[in-house]
Amino acid sequence: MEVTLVILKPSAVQRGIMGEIISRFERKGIQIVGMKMVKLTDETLEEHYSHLIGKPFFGRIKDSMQASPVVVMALKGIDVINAVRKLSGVTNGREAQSGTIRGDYSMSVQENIVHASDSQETAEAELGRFFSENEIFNYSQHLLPYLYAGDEL
Ligand code: IDP
Ligand code: MG
Repeated sequence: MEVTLVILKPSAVQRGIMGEIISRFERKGIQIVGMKMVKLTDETLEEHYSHLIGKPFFGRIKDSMQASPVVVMALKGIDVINAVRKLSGVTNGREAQSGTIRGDYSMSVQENIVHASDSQETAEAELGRFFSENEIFNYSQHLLPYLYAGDEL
């Protein structure tokens, strides 16, 4: 199974919808294997959003991500990286499909509620950036036979 990183951004924390967003992952059948609240530093954000350094809006993204603590989550499931990107919706909340997190909760490109890793390599690097090994838990999901068929596991 894969593990992916999700960040509940200040737009989720400040609007008081953390629980609603977490519920969406839970009801999908995705297992939460790590979760904590952290304040993001300049250094972490420069690493995390290194592909955006140099863009005119980079300073604004940094301020936005530091407007409050965020919640970092490690989520586990079959093909979970892709599944969570699909649940999140496209970057621009105004363009994101209804039914997705960004489509249902965001009207903005920047204030778009969640971050989700976009590939196996980034998931691995991002989990390592925000979690130490003992903060990601290996525990059995008792409903597993009702979440997946035997040949999917
Ligand atoms: P993603 O979050 O959908 O993977 P990325 O292109 O990796 O999108 O951008 C990371 C984050 O940077 C976005 O989620 C959004 O918050 C912010 N961002 C991206 N492009 C813009 C922009 O053009 N204006 C303002 N913020 C942006
Ligand atoms: Mg991205």
